[in-house]
Amino acid sequence: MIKAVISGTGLYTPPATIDNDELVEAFNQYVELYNAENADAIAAGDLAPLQPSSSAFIEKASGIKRRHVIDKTGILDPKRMAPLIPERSNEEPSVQCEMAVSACKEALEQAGKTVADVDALIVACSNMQRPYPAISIEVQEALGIDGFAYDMNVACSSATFGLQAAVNSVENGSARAVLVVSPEICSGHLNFRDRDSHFIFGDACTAILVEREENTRAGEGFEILGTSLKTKFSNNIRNNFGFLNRGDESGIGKPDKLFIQQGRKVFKEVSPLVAEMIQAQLRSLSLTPDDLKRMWLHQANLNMNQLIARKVLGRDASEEEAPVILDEYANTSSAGSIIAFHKHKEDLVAGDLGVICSFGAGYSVGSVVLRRR
Ligand code: CO8
Repeated sequence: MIKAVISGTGLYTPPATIDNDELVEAFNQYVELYNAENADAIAAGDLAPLQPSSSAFIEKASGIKRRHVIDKTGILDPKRMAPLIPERSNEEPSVQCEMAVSACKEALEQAGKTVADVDALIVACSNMQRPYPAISIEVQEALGIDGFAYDMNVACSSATFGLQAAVNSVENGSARAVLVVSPEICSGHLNFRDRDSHFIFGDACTAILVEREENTRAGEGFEILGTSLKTKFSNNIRNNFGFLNRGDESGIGKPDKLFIQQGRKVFKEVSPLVAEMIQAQLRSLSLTPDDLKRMWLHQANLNMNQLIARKVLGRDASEEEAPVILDEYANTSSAGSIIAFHKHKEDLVAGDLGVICSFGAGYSVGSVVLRRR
């Protein structure tokens, strides 16, 4: 039987960063402008004044300190409050393609492989910058992979669902190796005018190379012991942007055409679901939580991760057991747990066990148990 292993990972981090103070300053300038422009309606009681944001709230409620973004100037312009990413011609690479190529090259290099060793590529992320041709096929062409590629979207769980698809392709023999790449430009679909969520997301791209065990260097990479996926419909994280928007008179101007969520409900409903799923998966593999050396959890909220780790382990997890990258990256949707894995895996020794676990919109949860080779 063919066995799939993870032999390399890559990460593209946009150079521009925005810290909480910068973000809050821009937001509060927007609030002042809005309240001044609507002073009469506010005075008449027809409109509620907007409230300012605060860095202290952001760090306490989420653990986020800063985020990397594709463009900083547009986001911090109080009259714009959206990234400035000019359209490119059809002959130029798309932004997502550029990010993906960079992350894929690092994953290949880590595994000691070239594109000639790869048969397939999956772009798995929350937002595609166009519907077609598939971003994945553009990345395939840019890298020079002779094979097949497709896009998939399961929001925050795109990368773990993509991992299962890659494992399936390798283990059923349809590809020798598959790249799973997650170019997340979350700033493109974040409402920077919304106080409740303006601080939540950042941009980044991850890549994972999944290969046949027999083609990899002995003692390197991670054996995949099992994948476990779960979805359950919820409107608590939603984005109504889509190709049918032009069929409605209101077009794309309403806030529901960007990311919206009931953050508290998400926190309460998703945390137990995730902890129970990890525990059930460990039981099915005849493992216990004490066997886990590391949990590379989805990076949306520090308090949520601490709660999930506590529910799984029955005690608080150390930084080493559940590493945090959201302080530096914010929520990068499906890339988050993979960034944690990419940055915090080299110190594990042969036989060490860990779990990558993503959770988010859908709801969707994806859990992948790994053993260091
Ligand atoms: N500054 C100051 N005060 C604020 C701010 C702010 N910016 N925002 C809210 N407040 C106030 C509120 O008004 C409220 O005041 P009051 O108590 O007087 O009513 C108080 O602070 C508390 O507000 P909340 O209850 O909203 O605060 P929480 O403690 O719940 O924290 C969080 C908010 C951080 C959003 C938290 O609920 C959370 O992280 N929840 C989990 C969310 C989560 O994991 N979501 C996953 C979504 S990501 C995903 O699935 C990917 C989707 C696809 C990506 C799309 C790319 C854009």
